[in-house]
Amino acid sequence: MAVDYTTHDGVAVITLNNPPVNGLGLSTRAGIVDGLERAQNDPAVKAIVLTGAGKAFSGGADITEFNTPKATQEPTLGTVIRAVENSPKPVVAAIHSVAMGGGLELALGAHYRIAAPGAQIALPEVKLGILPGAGGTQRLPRAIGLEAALNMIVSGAPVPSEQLADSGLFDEVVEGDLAEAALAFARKVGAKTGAHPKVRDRKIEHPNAAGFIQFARNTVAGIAKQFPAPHKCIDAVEAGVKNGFDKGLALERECFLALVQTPESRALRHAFFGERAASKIADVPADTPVRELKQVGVIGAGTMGGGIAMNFLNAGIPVTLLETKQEALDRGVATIRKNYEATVKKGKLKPEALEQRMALLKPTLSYDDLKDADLIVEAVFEELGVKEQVFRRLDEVAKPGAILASNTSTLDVDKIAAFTRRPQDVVGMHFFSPANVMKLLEVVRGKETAKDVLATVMKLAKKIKKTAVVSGVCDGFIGNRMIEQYVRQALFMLEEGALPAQVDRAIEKFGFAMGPFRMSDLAGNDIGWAIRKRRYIEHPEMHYSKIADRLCEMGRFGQKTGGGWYDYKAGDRTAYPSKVVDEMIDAFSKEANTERRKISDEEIVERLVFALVNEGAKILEEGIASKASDIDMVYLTGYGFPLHRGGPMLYADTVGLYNVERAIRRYAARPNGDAWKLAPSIAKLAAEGRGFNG
Ligand code: 3H9
Repeated sequence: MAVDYTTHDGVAVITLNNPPVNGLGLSTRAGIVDGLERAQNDPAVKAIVLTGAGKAFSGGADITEFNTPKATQEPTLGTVIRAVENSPKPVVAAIHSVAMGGGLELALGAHYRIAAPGAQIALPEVKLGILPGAGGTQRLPRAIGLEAALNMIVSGAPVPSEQLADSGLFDEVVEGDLAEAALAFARKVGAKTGAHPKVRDRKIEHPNAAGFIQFARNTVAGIAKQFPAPHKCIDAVEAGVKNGFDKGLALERECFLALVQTPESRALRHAFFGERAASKIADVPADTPVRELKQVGVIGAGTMGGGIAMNFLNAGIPVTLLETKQEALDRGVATIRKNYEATVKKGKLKPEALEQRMALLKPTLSYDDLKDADLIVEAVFEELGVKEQVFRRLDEVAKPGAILASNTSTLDVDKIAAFTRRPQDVVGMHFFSPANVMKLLEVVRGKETAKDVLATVMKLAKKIKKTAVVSGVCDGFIGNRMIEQYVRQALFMLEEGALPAQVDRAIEKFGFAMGPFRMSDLAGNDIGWAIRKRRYIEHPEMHYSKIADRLCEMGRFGQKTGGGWYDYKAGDRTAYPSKVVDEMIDAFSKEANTERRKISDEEIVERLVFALVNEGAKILEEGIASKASDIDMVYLTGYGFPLHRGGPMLYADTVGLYNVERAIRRYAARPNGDAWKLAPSIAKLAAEGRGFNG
């Protein structure tokens, strides 16, 4: 049963009981309507309390039902809320923990609302690319005023219940036993005669509603980017202000039904579930015991090590930071402090908090100081020989059961594990730069990594607010292995006729935060050069464009040398197209006897994105990633893939794998086509009319 019904001395209590968050799926909705009918039919019942069991009042509509017949099957949420609002016996919503989306809309249909402090109150629909579709855009402005409501609706941000105590939303915010308070409140209002208040009957008071709505529109235009939902939120609120509750409600419904079908909403829902799915590992049960992590060691105080250390300090975990030379250690510690000071300057961190965090940091030059660490993350030079020295030493000093993690971005974690006598305790923790900012953490599972080590690292990732995705061992893991194919295509296109600015412009228009050439100039072109040199030896059969090597031979390593694919002026990060580079590209094509042709923006986007998709498919085939949504999470959180497209694999589904396959076969038949080896799973899924996500 998704809903419990009990009576307590003249009060009927309807309790949503649909774990984990009392989502308002069909059976819950039907249960509420049944409960209301039972209460109306029982003459002993004078009032009704509506509440939620477990860890929420309600997290809102059941998102998994969207775009299925259940979503629109009666009783819909609109019907349920009407039944609550029209109940002749007063309904009191007793809110604790979470009242979000449809959950809050349901509570707004009640005649009275009481809440426990600390409950998260929100209309977060906009974060799923939709708008509140069960009266939220109409009732919330009537409950708490136009400005506060529009803020909540357009941002989707939660507000703690106690902050809304005097807002008109709650009749009472009660400390102590909510259930008892709700019963007492219900008895009091049950004894009243006459009609009970409805939020829909309240007026929206505002001295200049039209002006404020225009202001909101201008603000939203700047932040909504490719997402249509924020604009629709304003339209629906405005319709209610101008034309009254019923007309507002009708427009809200129309917008909801349209938005829920959009690719943007699908992408955001995919990201919502993808983030949660990423933390689950098929053969590591949710109840796997985790190891205690009270102290962390970080080896290497460079940019990466320092950023990694900050993650733990931010979460209140003491860090011992190890370097080989005092000067490097001092520099690392000073950089951490400088980063925090910059955050203090922006007003985002209190000076006391800075000192608290720095007090948790223990710099050292001695491995012996790592003996009590429960987790040690290595962030030293990316070379197997260097890693070997570190891990052999760690094996000597680390206590039994300590987790030994490598931040390697390309090296074989199994080889690293073999440097120790405890490969089961070794795992990859691949942070992305800047490590204190970037959300992504690739957790690299070695052949022998113990399940409880994985469970512990996944739990830790949540604590330090990272999106953790598990990757198997391969060169580049999920993210960098795919990006290599993307960059390969970008370089081929220069040879064939495009210029860096055109490639960047096309892919940025598609929605990437930064195109491959601006990105490479930022990261340093010498990094890719070093990787390619290794590739030429390890994979002589692989065909790479040598055009980027030519750039590096010119000493153009990017922003740090004042020039790369673009020219840069001192103190200015703007990328200016470079005449010398364009000439070099032209000359390169001539030498290679390639007749330069005009490459369309569409081709640029297809070749870049489908290169990701094709490699992603191979990564899935090999079991390096266990689900397509994991790959999407890597790209959304670590590589600037446009959120409104949901990641490369969902995007491929949206385009249709049939079309992806045809495009790849077409490119494979052209010059430089040997870089395209169609992943068999694309052809198979396309033939079955399926996608990566079902
Ligand atoms: C809506 O209401 C539309 C209406 O306006 C109109 C309708 C006509 N549905 O986050 P957690 C699952 S739209 C289905 O890890 P926490 C979640 O996937 C809805 N499932 O827990 C996960 O499953 P699993 C508006 C949901 O304690 C599990 O619950 N509401 C829903 O850190 C635990 O989730 C929202 O957008 C749902 N609505 O945080 C609220 N919500 O265990 C979205 C959660 O299998 N939800 N699940 O991985 C949240 O923000 C957080 O989940 C919440 C709990 C704060 C509630």
